[in-house]
Amino acid sequence: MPDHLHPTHPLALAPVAAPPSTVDGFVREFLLNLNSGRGVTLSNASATDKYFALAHTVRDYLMARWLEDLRRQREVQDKGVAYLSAEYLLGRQLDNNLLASGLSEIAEEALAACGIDLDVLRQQEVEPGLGNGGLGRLAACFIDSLATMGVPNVGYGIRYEYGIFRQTFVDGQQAEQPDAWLSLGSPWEFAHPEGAQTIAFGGHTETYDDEGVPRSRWIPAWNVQAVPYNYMVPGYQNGRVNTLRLWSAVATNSFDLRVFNSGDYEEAVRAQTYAENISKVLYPEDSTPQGKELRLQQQYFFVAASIRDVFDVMLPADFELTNLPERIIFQLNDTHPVIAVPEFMRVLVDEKKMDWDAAWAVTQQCFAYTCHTLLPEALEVWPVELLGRLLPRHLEIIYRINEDFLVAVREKFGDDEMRIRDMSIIGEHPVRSVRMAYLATVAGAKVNGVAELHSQLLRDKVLPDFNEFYPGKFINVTNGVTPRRFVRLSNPSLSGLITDALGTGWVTDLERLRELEAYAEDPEFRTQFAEVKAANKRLLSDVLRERDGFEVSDGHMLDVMVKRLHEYKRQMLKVLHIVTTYEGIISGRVAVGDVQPRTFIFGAKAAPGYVMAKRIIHLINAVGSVVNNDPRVEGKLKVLFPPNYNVTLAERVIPAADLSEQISLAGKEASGTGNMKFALNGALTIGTDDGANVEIRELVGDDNFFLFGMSEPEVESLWAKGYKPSSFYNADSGLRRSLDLIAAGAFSGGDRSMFEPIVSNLLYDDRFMVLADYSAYIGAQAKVDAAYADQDAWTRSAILNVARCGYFSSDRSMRDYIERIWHTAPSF
Ligand code: 26W
Repeated sequence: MPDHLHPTHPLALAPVAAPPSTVDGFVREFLLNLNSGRGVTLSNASATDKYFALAHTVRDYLMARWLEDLRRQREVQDKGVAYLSAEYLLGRQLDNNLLASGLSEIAEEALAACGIDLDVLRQQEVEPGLGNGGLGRLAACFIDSLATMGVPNVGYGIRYEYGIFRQTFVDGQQAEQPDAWLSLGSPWEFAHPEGAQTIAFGGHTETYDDEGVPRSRWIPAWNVQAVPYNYMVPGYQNGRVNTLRLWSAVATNSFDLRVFNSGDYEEAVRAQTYAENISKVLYPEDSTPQGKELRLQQQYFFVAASIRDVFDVMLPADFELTNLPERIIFQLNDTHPVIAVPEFMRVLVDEKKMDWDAAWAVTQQCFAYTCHTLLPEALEVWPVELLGRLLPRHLEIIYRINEDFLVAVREKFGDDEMRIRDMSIIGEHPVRSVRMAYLATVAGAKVNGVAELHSQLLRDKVLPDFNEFYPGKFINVTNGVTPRRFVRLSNPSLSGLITDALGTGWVTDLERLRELEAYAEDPEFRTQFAEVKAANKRLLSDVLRERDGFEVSDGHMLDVMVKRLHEYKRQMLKVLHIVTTYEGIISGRVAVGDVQPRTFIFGAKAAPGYVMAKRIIHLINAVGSVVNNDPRVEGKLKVLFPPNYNVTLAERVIPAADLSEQISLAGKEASGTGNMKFALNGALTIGTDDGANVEIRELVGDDNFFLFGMSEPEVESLWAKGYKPSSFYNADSGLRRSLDLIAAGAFSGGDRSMFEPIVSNLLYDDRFMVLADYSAYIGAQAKVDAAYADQDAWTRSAILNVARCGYFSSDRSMRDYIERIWHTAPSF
């Protein structure tokens, strides 16, 4: 060991080698982390100590790869992807990092040697719930795939101190508790306060003469510090580790001693609390923006820090700015990070003094936008009053972008004022606002939807003018899910069966599942497959008994609907099916013997301010408590609604499911990703032709999918004709009896008022046409019962679902983004 390590010395440059991947090596590293990391010995270590020591040990094995990757990425200067997302629904990290580093077995053995049950430590991990639902989980799947494919990528986001709320039920009603996921700290994060960025807000702008060149500058009023926290994103057993960089807000001067000494203690720390608020909590809405100023502060905070980070860390100081499109592409995960566009322009024009047009040309090649919704109310708009007050220079830049854009629109479409007004980034009604989806579309090199149908509707219905103005800009990239977490990790028994048949390659090449088609014809394989499903049901039963005191009955079909609670997803259709089946039995109309025993499992959080959604949750629990305690349907029907549905529960429920409910009104669900996870785990889908259901049905075949309901064009034409939900009520006795049962208070102790708002909404409004699709749905459910009676045929169909859904790997989605949008290549 030289007495002085020169910075270029190999030991200074290259990271210290990882510990030996042996049981002994692991035990040594673990005990070291227990002693030196937690300051305890094995004998007096708590479960939390052991979990943290384990996590630190896994980190130690991944660290060498991570540091090596960071060094090589800086060295080779390949084009990288900066994924900007306000949400990352990561799920628990321990098992995924053990799997990625190939240490699962060694860790299990090493801990057993220390008398520790790995499963006990697993339970210690608090899931980082830094997302609401589909969009956040998709971001997590995508960064996993990019690391596994060796694509240089940094995921940028916000390190919320409080993630998505914890849901409990009080008398069947949703109650929210704060998600203090950091109360014990997180062993997977690395704080880098030295890398803090100063993020400015408020103030005003001024123009000045810069040696004859008129320039503008921003004079902000206040600022905060953005402190980066790095999280490892390990590739699957490929020695690669990418980075997730989440920003946390702290006050620039956290404590004002002068004010403190004057005795105004509140005032002394006001700046700190105010600043910290920015990354305090995730907004729990996943469809209707509240337009709160703090939300815009959050959005600007993380994108400004991320752009600064790219310039300071990723690019050499003297980097030629016009080459930026060869070095970086920013993918905008919905409209939430779009304020990045004027921020990028501000940095290029105001700070780096680039010419406006040259800067705009670069900007239009460095950004791309993914839209994740079809609901008009979910498209964010920011009043110019608020945006101008918080980010005065950015509003000026947006106005300039819009001016130039409308000039081009006028050139192409002539003086069509109507169209000009409709395409303007600035909307006038109800208040003068910036339409963020329009800004993203004008600035983005590409705009993509997340399923074929969704992308078609974006082109034809949501942004038709822009599609006409920008030929070729609108493309599709169908969503995907990572097979590492949602098959290999969450369904080890199915993975074992597949690997026995096909070898291990499928985990990173999911289309290989296609080779399972032949096995669907093999009775022995079908038996093993059915046993895997039965075993997963038993596992789920143990989890739900332990977690919520629920009993999952053997021999029941598990009919599962897990997703955010939203009227367009139509949990109410599922409720009507349960009530119809229940009413049929208690009325004697249906012989109880003919009913296929079913357990209906729900999982769903409602945005706290979404009243109707919370009412529907109450109704589901009310129906459940009546059905589950009615001896007339004992052993036949059961409704289970475990609270606090999250990634960890999904990993238990999905492998156990027989039937996957994907029943949104056609044209409303952008894609769905749960639908893909269920199909890949051998559940059959009952669904409408909506989102990615269409592509799942096309791949698995109509015989292996229970399609029902109106198509999107049929929905449009019924709507255009004037939809009268009550006419369906009058025409369908089964529907009438079910709705009447709810209205009569059968599930509310005779209190007719409790669920009256739900019933009257369906009868007189029913925006998502639950009543119109009811009879088709009930018909399809009868087909499901008939099909399930032939277990062997059902299993064959389930195997074909698995075999034909390799396309829905997020690795394939990433390949599409690379080929169609990013044009990056897996480097070194
Ligand atoms: C500002 C409020 C807000 C917050 C989140 C509006 C909209 C969102 C997300 C876009 C909602 C979301 O999660 N969308 C879901 O994205 C998934 C991933 O692409 C799709 O599979 C789902 O169909 C879509 O609902």
